[in-house]
Amino acid sequence: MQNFQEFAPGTTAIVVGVQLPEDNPAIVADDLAELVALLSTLGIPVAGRIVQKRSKLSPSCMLGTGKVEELRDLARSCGARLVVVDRPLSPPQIRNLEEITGCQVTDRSGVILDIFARHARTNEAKTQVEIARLEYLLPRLSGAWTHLHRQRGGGVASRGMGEKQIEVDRRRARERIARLKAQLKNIAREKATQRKSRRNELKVALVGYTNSGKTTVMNALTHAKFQAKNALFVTLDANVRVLDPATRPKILLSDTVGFIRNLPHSLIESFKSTLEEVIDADLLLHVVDLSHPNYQAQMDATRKVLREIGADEVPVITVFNKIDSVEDKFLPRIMRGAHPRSIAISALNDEDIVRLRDHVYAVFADAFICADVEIPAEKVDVIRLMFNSCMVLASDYATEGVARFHIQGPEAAIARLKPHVVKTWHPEPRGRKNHAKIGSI
Ligand SMILES: Nc1nc2c(ncn2[C@@H]2O[C@H](COP(=O)(O)OP(=O)(O)O)[C@@H](O)[C@H]2O)c(=O)[nH]1
Ligand SMILES: [Mg+2]
Repeated sequence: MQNFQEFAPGTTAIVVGVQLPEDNPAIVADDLAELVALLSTLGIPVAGRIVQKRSKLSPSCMLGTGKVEELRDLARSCGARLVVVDRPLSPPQIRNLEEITGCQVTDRSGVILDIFARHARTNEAKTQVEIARLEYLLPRLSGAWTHLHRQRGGGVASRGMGEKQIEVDRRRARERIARLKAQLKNIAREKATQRKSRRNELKVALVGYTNSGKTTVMNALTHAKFQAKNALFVTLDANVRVLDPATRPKILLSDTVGFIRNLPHSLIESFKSTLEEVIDADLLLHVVDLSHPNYQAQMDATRKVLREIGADEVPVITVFNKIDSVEDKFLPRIMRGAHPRSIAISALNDEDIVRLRDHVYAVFADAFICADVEIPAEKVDVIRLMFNSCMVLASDYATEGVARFHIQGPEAAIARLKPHVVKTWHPEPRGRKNHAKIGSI
């Protein structure tokens, strides 16, 4: 399939938006700005933008005839060799547009897939991206073939030959997809085992729009040094670290791939195993870039993907980030009021990070129960498990052969100490207003 890296340095692109009567013009403009940012992540500058208002999409070229000619002239005048349309294109639309403009033509999904391919580091991410690319390519194979055929200066070869070749290509692609999916299943199995070993810990997953500051928050909360960058889709793998300074039980934080509007469905599908971290979490931190003009649409897009991957049942804290860059100084307060359990921070501010850490812990602690336990002193493993999974508020070693503890922790952790639990009770609610309790831990 197309690979923009093949372009010589200095290649420029034209981006094209289509505005239908039902579209909000601000969102169309923002989508186009986002497409420009996506291309800049690939190192491709944009020489021109075209937006066409239409009453409906044309099946042949997407755009009207006059607009396509305008596009061709613009591409010629600024030497652009790539046209990117911000809507899904069908194979005939790509073919027709390429024919008329003389440029390589692709859509938003094509660009996103290219970025993912470039940023995939681990075996899992590489496998996932390859599946997504092949699935994107499959229905477009006829276009790719014609394109290849034309490039070779053909035109006389019989149509039948081309079609046979397409069948072969399609079959090969399907076989490869099946093989990659089997590999992915094995990787997923290993990861499931890893996750099981973390069942004594509380799991928090960072989610949010790409570039909202997830990795910056992750680094600040865990003192890690993952790459945070003003670019799209830098993080593709799930990174897991312990919240630092450590709590009891430990809280594990995971940072993973960000979301975007119109994320290709094949990508969501194939990234499901990476996104298991999200589905499996006890709590999500939904990081929102509040300084972005369309933060609302970005929040909606994130929620939509969460629903698609089946993570909409997991409790969420909304983290309004980048408040240092928000012009309207009342906005963070308004948003906090409008969203229960939310918090407004700048990930670049140390005090805000401490507040966020305390907020996360407090949300968990609200669901903790208290217990008195008595454990025979020789049961070292049980005592270790207790220290790892609960907060020990008092201990008493006065009686020989038995250790007594007053502890607080998640119900599930205390249930694991069952034969040694003398009594349990729910502590007094602390009357915190801003976040509800989490029932599921
Ligand atoms: N001004 C400001 N910039 C931030 C803040 N948090 C993150 N950033 C910047 O936003 C960009 C994207 O951050 P990153 O953590 O990589 O976003 P991710 O794609 O969600 O992981 C980087 O340039 C960060 O330095 C913040 O609170 N304030
Ligand atoms: Mg990141």
